[in-house]
Amino acid sequence: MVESTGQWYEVSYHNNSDILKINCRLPGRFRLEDHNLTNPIAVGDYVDFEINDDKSGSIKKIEERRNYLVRQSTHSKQGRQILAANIDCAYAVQSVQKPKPKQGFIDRFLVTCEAYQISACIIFNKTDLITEKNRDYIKFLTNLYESLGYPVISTSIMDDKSLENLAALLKDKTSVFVGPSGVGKTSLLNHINPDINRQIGDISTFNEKGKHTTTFAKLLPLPDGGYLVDTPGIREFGLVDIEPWELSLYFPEMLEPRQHCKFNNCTHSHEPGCGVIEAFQEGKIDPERYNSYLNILDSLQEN
Ligand SMILES: Nc1nc2c(ncn2[C@@H]2O[C@H](COP(=O)(O)OP(=O)(O)OP(=O)(O)O)[C@@H](O)[C@H]2O)c(=O)[nH]1
Ligand SMILES: [Mg+2]
Ligand SMILES: [Zn+2]
Repeated sequence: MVESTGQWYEVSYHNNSDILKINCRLPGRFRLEDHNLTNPIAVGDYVDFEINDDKSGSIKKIEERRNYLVRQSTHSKQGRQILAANIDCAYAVQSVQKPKPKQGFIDRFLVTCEAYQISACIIFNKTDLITEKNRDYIKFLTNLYESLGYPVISTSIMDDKSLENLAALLKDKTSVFVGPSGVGKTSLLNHINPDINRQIGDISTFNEKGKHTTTFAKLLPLPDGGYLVDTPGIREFGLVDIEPWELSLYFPEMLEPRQHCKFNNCTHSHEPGCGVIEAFQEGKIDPERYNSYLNILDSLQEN
C-alpha cells in the first residue's frame, strides 16, 4: 500500500514487467479489528485485493508486518499511528536551523526504533544554513549519536555530494523519513528523484513551526532502486507499548551500567546504588541523554 487518503488506499502491484496502481477500499470489518489503531493499513503494508467491476479494488487481507514504526496518536493517548511498515531503515530528519534540532524528538524516535527493532539513522539537513554559533552544537550531536552506534549524515539540497551520499545509503532499501515540519524531508526526496516533484514548503513564509506541506505519507520509488516513505511533519514522537522498566534497555549507553544496579526493579531515576546514575555522575552518560531518559520515563509512568 503506497498512499492512504482516508477513504481510498492506493496499492501498487506488478503485472508481468509493468508496475500498476489501483485505488482500493477497505471493508469495514478491518477498521474494527484494532480499536487503538488510527490507520488499520499502513504505508508499506503488503495486501491482497480483488478487482471490482468498476475497476476499483477491495482489500481482502493484510499480510503480517515484518516491522513497523509507530507513535502515539495526536488525538488520543491510547491511539497508535503506524508511520510506515516493512522498512529497512528509519531516518530522523532534523535541520541545523529553521527549525533547530530537537534532541528530545531524536531520543524518542531512537527509543522506538530500538524497541521495535528498526535500524535508525539521523539526518542533519540544511547544512548551508549552519552558523558559527551552532556549528559546535551540530558537531557535538553528530559525535554523540555516532558514539552510540547510530549513523549520522549531514545534508543540504545545495550540496550535491551530500545528496549522493544519502542516495547511496537509501539505495535498494525501503526507508522512511520522519521529522518536524519544514526540515526538508520532501525536498531531499525531490532532489534524489527529480521525477517525483512533490510539493515543498514555501521558504518565504517559513517560521519555526513549519507549514505542514506534506499531508499524506507516501511510498515512492528511488531512481537507483529502493523506496522511500515521505511522511507529514510531526511535532512529537510519543512512545507506545513500552513499559517504564524496559526503557533503559533502549538506551545503548545504559546497557552495561544498569547491570550494576542494587535493585533489579531500578528505574535509574532516584534509587541508591544505581549503576546508571553512577555512570551519569562519572560523565559516562551525556546529561541531555539522561535528561531525555527521565522525561520519557515520566511520560511512560503517567500513562
Ligand atoms: N537552505 C535550505 N533550505 C532547505 C533545504 N532543504 C529544504 N529546504 C527548504 O525548507 C523548506 C521546507 O522544505 P520541505 O521539503 O517542504 O520540508 P518537509 O520536511 O517536507 O516539511 P513537511 O512536509 O511540512 O513536513 C522549503 O522551503 C525548502 O526549500 C536545505 O538543505 N537548505
Ligand atoms: Mg514534506
Ligand atoms: Zn539503576
